Amino acid sequence: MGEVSIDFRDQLALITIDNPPVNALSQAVRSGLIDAIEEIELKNKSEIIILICGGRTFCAGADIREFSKPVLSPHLSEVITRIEACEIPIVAVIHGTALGGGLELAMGCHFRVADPKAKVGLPEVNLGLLPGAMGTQRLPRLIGVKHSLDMMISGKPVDANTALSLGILDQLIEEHPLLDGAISYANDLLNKGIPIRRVRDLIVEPVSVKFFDEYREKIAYKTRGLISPEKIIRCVQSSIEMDFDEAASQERYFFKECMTSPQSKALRHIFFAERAVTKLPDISSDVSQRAIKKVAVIGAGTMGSGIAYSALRAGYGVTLLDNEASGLDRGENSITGFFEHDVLRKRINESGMKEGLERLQTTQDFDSIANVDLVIEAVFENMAIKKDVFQKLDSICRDGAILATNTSTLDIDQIASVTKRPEDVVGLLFFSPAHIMRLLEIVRGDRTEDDVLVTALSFAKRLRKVGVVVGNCFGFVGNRMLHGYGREAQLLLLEGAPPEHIDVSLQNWGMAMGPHAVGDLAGLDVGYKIRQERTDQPDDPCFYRVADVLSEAGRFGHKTGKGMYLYESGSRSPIPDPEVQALIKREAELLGVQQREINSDEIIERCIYALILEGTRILEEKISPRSADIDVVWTNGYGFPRFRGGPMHYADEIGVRRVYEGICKLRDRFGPMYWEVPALLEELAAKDGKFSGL
Ligand code: 3H9
Repeated sequence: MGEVSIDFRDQLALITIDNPPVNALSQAVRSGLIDAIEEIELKNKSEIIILICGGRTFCAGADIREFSKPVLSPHLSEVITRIEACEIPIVAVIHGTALGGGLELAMGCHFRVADPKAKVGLPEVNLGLLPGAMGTQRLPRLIGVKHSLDMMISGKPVDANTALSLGILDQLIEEHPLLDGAISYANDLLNKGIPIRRVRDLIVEPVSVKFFDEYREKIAYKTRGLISPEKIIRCVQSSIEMDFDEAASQERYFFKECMTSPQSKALRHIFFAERAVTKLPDISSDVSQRAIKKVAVIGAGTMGSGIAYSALRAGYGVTLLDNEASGLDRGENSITGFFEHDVLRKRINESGMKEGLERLQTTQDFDSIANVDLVIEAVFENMAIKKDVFQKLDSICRDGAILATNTSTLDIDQIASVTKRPEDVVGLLFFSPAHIMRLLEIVRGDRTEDDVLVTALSFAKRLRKVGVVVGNCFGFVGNRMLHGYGREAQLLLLEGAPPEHIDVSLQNWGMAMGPHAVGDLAGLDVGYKIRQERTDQPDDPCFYRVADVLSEAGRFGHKTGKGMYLYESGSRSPIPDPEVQALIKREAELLGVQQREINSDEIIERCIYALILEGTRILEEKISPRSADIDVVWTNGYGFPRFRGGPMHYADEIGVRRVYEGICKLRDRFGPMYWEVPALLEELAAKDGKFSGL
């Protein structure tokens, strides 16, 4: 049986798409659908058609893998046009998710019903695209301009109830199995003689031109740098101003433009990279996970509370342990606050919050965590303290429990060495704020067992985070690379670039925040303490000099009201501080650094090339198994623009040879201390190679 099959049942023809894992609309599915419609019409014995999918979901959209190949006929738009034109009524039956081309296909059918747990959406924007099979024309006809734009610009799916109330769906099917309910619905349509409804024939409720300008303004900040949101708005505007076919051909033109753009290429790269990181090249898919039900978090500080909250939201039983009763009170209050905030934002309801808080226990007693399945230590970043905690855990925890540390820089193997079970020790590095940031670096020690890594990856998925397995070295992948990036941002200060100029340059380039604003938010004291602990600092008095002087003056950043910037009480907006400007000038004079005007191009080049250079070393040392993993770390944990695909993809995009030549120039200008060219970079440049695939 092919990807599309037909089952003739009395007056009904049942078309089933079966293209695992997500019924993507590949060429075989598209041509199968046209063949199926033609066969049904030819047989001329069916009065109604049901279109359903096998497996776990309705179609998750066009087959993204085909986008980098020449277009294969028939185009999805042709298929949908053919379906809509059919004179036999067609009912789409949705379960799981109908996304992108999947929803466009359903909107081409004459009726839509769904399982109450289904979700529907047009998430193309997340891939740098717009709906390209007339979704920008049919959705406004069904639900109006505003709701359509909200769905397409956010890319977020809506649940079945919302879809029903908006008018995307005609009915929810409570009956099981779903197909039985769908057949009753179809028979009902026939019995009542309900005529075919073609969405293309509906009229879009007009809105004022002002509406679109206001909408553009509303989304401007969130969508800055992206190409496709503006194209989506123009298509929706055309759904009012043009006839269906004219607007559809404009949509198709914009779709092509977006699909061939570097942005979409980068976003598609990240889409596949985020899925590839869940599979480790050297671990067999047969390795089974350890069962995790109960989790303990050691340390009720900001990090510990955020981790505990993430685990509670994922449904785990959590014990929060701290030496101090006052620390536990603070931790519990933070967790309650996180729940309340999520209730306010309607991400969870009151009973979910109550049930979540009931799964939380607090304790000062290590013995009470003897039977948990996973312990995550989140105490102060100090080797002696961490070792002490791990010795206790080793003597108390049951055999087979996973012992994880949230260290951001320390040697996992040293921590594991104080236990009799280094194979159960792993790093689980959450990023602050832990309940919000998606990245989870999973640090593999020398002796960490494969099943511990597999369990950690699945734990990350359940926490709705992206788990990336990395090797053990100072700062692992993310923080190690941050070091070089931050170093350049600091040196640029001494050389004459004001902090706000550096931040705005990088933000305009796409970084979520500038490095100095990030430093203030994280706390300048944090990096200061890490540098104090390091014994391998470079012999360079300029190295993080400004950050050190500010920390020593008690200017830790946002939490003290001043750091690199000033902050008004209750505000997170950084205000440039003339005192800092004077301090930087003074330090530059003391260190003999000549100040000069520095343009944005130099700022971007030095900071981003520093990232690529360290990423290359990480690949050489096999700290990351694949260059795409580094991209996933930086786009999910450090605000690197997804539309640039991560630092290594960006290097490929602008050309590895160009990066190599740029770094050689920086080495010749500033010396080899920071800009020694890695052999791998030289090798790739020489053969015009790429990081992709490494
Ligand atoms: C589009 O439709 C354009 C049209 O408007 C116009 C066309 C002309 N294609 O995420 P998972 C693979 S653009 C190919 O781990 P989950 C995925 O790579 C598309 N492959 O599962 C993975 O493969 P592997 C708009 C796809 O249960 C496997 O399926 N649609 C596609 O956590 C499992 O995926 C979207 O953007 C695809 N469309 O989540 C939806 N989708 O096992 C994209 C998935 O080899 N998809 N794969 O690593 C999703 O959001 C999630 O996959 C979904 C399932 C929610 C469906």
